[in-house]
Amino acid sequence: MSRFLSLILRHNPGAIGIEIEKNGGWADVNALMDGINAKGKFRVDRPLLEKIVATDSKGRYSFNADGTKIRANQGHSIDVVIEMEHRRPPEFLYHGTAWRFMPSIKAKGLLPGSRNYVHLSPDYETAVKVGFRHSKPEAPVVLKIQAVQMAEDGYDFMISDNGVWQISHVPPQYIEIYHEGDVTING
Ligand code: HQG
Repeated sequence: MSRFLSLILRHNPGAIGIEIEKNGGWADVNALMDGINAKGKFRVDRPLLEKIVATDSKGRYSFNADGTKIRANQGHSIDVVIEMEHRRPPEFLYHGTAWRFMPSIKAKGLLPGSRNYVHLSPDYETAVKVGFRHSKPEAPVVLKIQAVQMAEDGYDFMISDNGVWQISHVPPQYIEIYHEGDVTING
């Protein structure tokens, strides 16, 4: 159900015939529930939706202040503008990916692909988990990003409400392969 919600709120609201506001990425809660229930794959009511928003492991979703609207906090491929805090990053951020992408990443840097931004992780462990999604059964590669250097060079870092760092592009010169056991001082 949470995955289906992610599909609708980030990528394809048309799958249940609803619209998402470009400004803020909000969907009307009643329209969303009606759309999901009409589709028949899942049954959802307000308490279930509230439980998903409250307990999602990555804090992917939020209600607006009066609870009439819902959105994904980040990760969209559809054209939405989510207000995010522009913040100075820690010295290093991390990105987990598959080794097979490395020739292209070395040439072009990290690109958003189908999403609106490149996602960066605050720590190595999170990056490993993200990377595994693309690499399994092989181990992922974790990239260490010179985030403060990028910020000093004028790159704009944002952090979503659920703590995922976002940036439009990471050029190759700020990327190095992180080797487990490397000592880094983060912060
Ligand atoms: C790769 C999950 C070739 C990039 C996670 C990644 C995350 C390139 C893939 C969130 C490239 C895109 C996002 C280049 C980047 N050439 N490949 N130049 N630049 N790539 O899924 O960061 O569970 O769109 O390394 O926790 O893996 O959905 O991005 O492997 O936060 O909430 O292109 O998704 O969160 O893949 O994951 P994705 P991602 P949720």
